[in-house]
Amino acid sequence: MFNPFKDLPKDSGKLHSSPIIHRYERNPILSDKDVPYAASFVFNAGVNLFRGKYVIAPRVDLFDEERHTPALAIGTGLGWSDDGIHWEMEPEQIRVHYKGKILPWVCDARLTVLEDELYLTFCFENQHSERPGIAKWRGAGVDFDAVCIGIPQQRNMVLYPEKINGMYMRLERPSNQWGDPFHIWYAKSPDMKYWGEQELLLGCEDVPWANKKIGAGAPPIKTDKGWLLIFHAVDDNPDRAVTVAGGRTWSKRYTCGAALFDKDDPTKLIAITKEPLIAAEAPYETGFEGIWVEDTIFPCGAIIDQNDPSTLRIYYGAGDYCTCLATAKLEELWSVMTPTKRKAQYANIPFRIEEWDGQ
Ligand code: BMA
Repeated sequence: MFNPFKDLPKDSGKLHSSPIIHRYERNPILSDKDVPYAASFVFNAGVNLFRGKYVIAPRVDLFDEERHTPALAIGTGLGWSDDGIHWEMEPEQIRVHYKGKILPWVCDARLTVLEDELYLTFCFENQHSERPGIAKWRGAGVDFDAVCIGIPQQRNMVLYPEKINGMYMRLERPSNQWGDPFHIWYAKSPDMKYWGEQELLLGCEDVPWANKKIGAGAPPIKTDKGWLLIFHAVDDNPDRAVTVAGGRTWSKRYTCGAALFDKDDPTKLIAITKEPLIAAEAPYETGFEGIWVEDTIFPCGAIIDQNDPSTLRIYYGAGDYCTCLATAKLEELWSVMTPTKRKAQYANIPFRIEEWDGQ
């Protein structure tokens, strides 16, 4: 009988990017020197198209010279563009208002355009752990109002761009009190404030090369084949451990994959990439001395190219220090996705696997 823990790979060997992926030749498209405020790293950027302009919301980390942790500041920038490559950044970083206060350390944002409004989904790190949230743009400047805030131990919150069967839908990624692995969950809401009907959307066990965690990357895109989700997948092997900045030990790899869900029932997995779409290979992805991660691809935006609807753009954080772009032809993407269904239909498998009826 299928055991989600036993079946995870111990090591996925060398990982390569799919040949269908084309990195933009002048990557990175945004980094510390492109923003009008002090920044050490500008990465993990939500990107979308809103009222005819590209909009970007990158994570902005500021550290001292020696990169001591915690950071001096973490926040999220906001910028606009006509081509999705060259950005005009707002002079200040985003302010998310919540109960009369500004949320601290808002990061890893995604942008969703829904009912002709711009929404930011994000994580904010604080003394009470990491909490996710959804906020709505005020329509000018850098101010957003929180619509709902989730409980701790969650990040990678992503909002669907339309109501589905009358309900708003979001993805989230809670941590797991038993330890790894962590999975992607969905929730539904009639009003975007009260959320329920949570269930598993995609398990780590559904991603053949992942053994540690997965998380939603970009807001899902509705295509003629179904709902396309670009996600991140993490595999870990302590044997690969290296010492990085701050004396930290690093043995993970963050990669990007794609999953497809039924057009009418976006909770139903129908196809997945069995191998990574993007694995860290370029020097700006594998890392450099003085940074605390290696081999990190963290997608937060995916859009169909406005000038060429046959092309998908994937925006991703590279090496936790800059923002990059890669493209793929949609037809080629479908060709590297394998029809499949989820291994565990719901998250209800007992510890004693022999007690499970397999459903
Ligand atoms: C995740 C998040 C991301 C980061 C990634 C790799 O847990 O913190 O912001 O890019 O780790 O360090």
